[in-house]
Amino acid sequence: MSRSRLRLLLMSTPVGPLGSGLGGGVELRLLNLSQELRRRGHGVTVVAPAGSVLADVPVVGIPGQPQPTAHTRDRSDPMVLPPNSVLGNMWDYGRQHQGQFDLIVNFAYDWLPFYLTSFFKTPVAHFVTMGSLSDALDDAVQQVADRFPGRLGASTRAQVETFGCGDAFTLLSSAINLDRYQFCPTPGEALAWSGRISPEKGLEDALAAAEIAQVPLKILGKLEDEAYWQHLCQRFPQAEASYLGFLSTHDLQTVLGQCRALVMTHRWVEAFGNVAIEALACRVPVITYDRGGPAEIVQPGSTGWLVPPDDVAALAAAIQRIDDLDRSACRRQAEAEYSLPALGDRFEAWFNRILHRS
Ligand code: HBI
Repeated sequence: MSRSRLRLLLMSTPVGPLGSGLGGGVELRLLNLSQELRRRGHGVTVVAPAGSVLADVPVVGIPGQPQPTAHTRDRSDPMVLPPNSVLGNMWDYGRQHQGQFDLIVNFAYDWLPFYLTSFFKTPVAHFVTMGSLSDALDDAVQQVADRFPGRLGASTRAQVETFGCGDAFTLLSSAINLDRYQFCPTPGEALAWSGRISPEKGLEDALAAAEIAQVPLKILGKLEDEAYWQHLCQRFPQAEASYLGFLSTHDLQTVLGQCRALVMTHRWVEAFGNVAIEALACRVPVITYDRGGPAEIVQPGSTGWLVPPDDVAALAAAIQRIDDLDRSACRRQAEAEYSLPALGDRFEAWFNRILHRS
């Protein structure tokens, strides 16, 4: 089938420049997707806050005030826009240049881009990066579902079921560049925990379970909430835990590969959980709460264990059973389901369905 070359405009998250870590999983997703789409011959331009860096992908840096992060707001909060909003400036750029593109794809989890869908001539698609967090955003998502069928994409079934219009979404899962993840033949004793250090990620449960299981814990990720971190340090003064910071993919996979397992303790419906497939790619099994995206990734008894949500004792018991898991099955699953070619196929099919409708 001859692949039509698309001119794609990808609109990034407004919470911070790409490369700062503030954008969480979206940073890696935008990089991987952009590189795979360009490898296939499509034109890709990314619009993001000024100061963004995305490897060899062309990025248009837009000035302005970053958007407050959605997951610290209450669901009934009204939408806010700071003065000189980078989100508003990004979408004004999109409006001015839309004629140069066949499709605009939004990666911001914010009300404005969903609301603007009907104001654009060039079709706008939305990749939704989190589960439902805000009534106002849910309304805007519902409006796109009603007026523009097929324009909503997301990662997992668990994620879209948090919205009232779950069937309106195209499920696109996720992927990573498997070539960047190596296998470490002699893992050490430690467990790994990786994510934005913020209450919804539940780091305290990993610290508590590691203490019960008497195993060291390596903590990786952006220290987003300093007060929360200080609280954890006071609550677990004896923890055999080390914080290694927000690492590059290369350094992350080096540390991950040396760990016996990755522990995921998210309090919320994690839309996907990229770090789970990064671990599998390094042949590291995943122990996770049976909640959200990670619960759709792990194959219990083979590539990891599913634990009743928020049950620290069960988490500790699963840690004792890591040796029953199959490290080579982890890499096989990553190659079968989470490679960049598989991701490119899913997104290309979604884009073509949208353009055939328009
Ligand atoms: N908050 N307001 C807002 N907008 C986003 O795009 C956004 C966010 N918080 C987190 C976030 N994006 C990223 O971490 C996603 O990967 C979830």
